[in-house]
Amino acid sequence: MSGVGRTRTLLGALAGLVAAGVALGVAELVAALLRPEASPVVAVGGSVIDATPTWLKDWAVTTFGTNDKPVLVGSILAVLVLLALVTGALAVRHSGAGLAGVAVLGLAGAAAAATRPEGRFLDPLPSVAGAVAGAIALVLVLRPLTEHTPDAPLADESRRQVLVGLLAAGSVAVVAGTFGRLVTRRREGVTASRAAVRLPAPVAAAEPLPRGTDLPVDGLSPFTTPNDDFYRIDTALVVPQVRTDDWELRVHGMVDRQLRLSWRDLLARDLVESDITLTCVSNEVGGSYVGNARWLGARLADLLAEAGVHADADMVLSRSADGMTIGTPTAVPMDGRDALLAVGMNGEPLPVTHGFPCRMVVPGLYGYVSATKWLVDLELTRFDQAEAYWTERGWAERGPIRTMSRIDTPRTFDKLPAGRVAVAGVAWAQHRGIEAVEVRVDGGAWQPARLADVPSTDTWRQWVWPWDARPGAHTLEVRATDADGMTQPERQRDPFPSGATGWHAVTVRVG
Ligand SMILES: Nc1nc2c(c(=O)[nH]1)N[C@H]1C(S)=C(S)[C@@H](COP(=O)(O)O)O[C@H]1N2
Ligand SMILES: [Mo]
Repeated sequence: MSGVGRTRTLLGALAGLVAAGVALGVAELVAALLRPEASPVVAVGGSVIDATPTWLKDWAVTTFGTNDKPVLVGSILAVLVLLALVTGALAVRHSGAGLAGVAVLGLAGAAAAATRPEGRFLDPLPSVAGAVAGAIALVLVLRPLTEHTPDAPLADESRRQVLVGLLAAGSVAVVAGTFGRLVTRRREGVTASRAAVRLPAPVAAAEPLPRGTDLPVDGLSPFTTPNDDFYRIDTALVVPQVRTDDWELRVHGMVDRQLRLSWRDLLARDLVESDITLTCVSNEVGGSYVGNARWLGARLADLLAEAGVHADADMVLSRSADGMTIGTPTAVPMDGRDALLAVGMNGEPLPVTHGFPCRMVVPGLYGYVSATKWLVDLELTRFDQAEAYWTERGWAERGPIRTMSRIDTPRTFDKLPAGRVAVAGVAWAQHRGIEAVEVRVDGGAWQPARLADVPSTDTWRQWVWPWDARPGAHTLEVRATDADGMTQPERQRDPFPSGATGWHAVTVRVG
């Protein structure tokens, strides 16, 4: 390739990049005016999440933790940058090829937006508008080059024009994108909606926590997890923004009476308060996707009874504002446990990331079969007639939480002085209750740990075991036994498809 050819290719690639910027900026602006979920990046991201095989999703969650979403968006943008560079480089030679490239990208965004589960009719609009703006930018910026034959020498004048065009288009991209972000932020009236919520007092207030729920050990998880530290797991790239004024819960399907509840209706119900530990089925042995909170909410069982659930409706299929579906065995919330339509978490309205304004909480079931956030719909149906989001992806149809224990302190790689060491952690077997926790050192005899108090069987339970640590490298292991007499099995199993099993172990150096 001649020097002239190389310069042209380079300018073309740059023009492609800037045109992609214009396309994205305009698309974000239109999406901001329409609704943030219609953004092509969000729509493509959502489609990628839904299509990702479970093993890859697991790997991403394990590798990136809760950064998995920024990593996904970054990857999508990186792919777009690459395609934009190629498209631009092609466009200098064949403007037709360049425009075709832009059209394909625009169509991909539009198709993703059109096929999202909770998509609206106009959702492809931001992608289409972006593609049109990007195509115009590409043609205008490259016109000084495409007016001449490809091998004609590059006049300084044309080069200058292209650079000016690049700058102008770049500014358009930045202004449109920034403006779009600002509009989105202003539209997110959910912050104001949440700030305006006054939670009513419960008719059945939970007792203050027994004094012995929190053991005085450094490094041990507090019995109540502060909202800001509570793990967050969901598929939502844009946190659903549901204002209480717009919120409505529909109960329908195999019921005698369909019901519709407004926010006011929900708060007017008898609210109860209950300490319940949530756990994610994707939690590895020793992992952190577990947390305990004091929830305030209406009893799900009462609402279902009012609707008159048909005897053969064995599944409550709940839906969120963003189209997540979760299937819960009807018998579980109906058996008397504190299954809640929760509106409060640790004394405040639900945080937006944890499902504001209303979510389900069912003690004893993993989150993916029970803990629907941004809840808007309850359909009574049957397991042989409906399938929920994660079940379609191979996860177990029903998800009772497995008996599990974790060592919080000491941690692997800790160096400890010889002598008395408090080995401590948490154990959980929600709604069955923890009966015993045992610890052993270097594969020796199991030693009983001391258990902290708990308000009910629905929470995790702290434990502590005093260890006379001798110099050297040591491995500590823990196992729990629940109130059914079931001891946590040694066999290591992956979280997929029904929750991890195995004993948590840490290795430390003493002396
Ligand atoms: N709408 C919606 N609700 C959801 C999910 C989701 O992806 N979308 N994830 C579920 C899963 S897998 C878990 S473990 C819990 C986590 O709740 P948290 O983020 O409040 O800890 O929410 C559940 N509810
Ligand atoms: Mo989960």
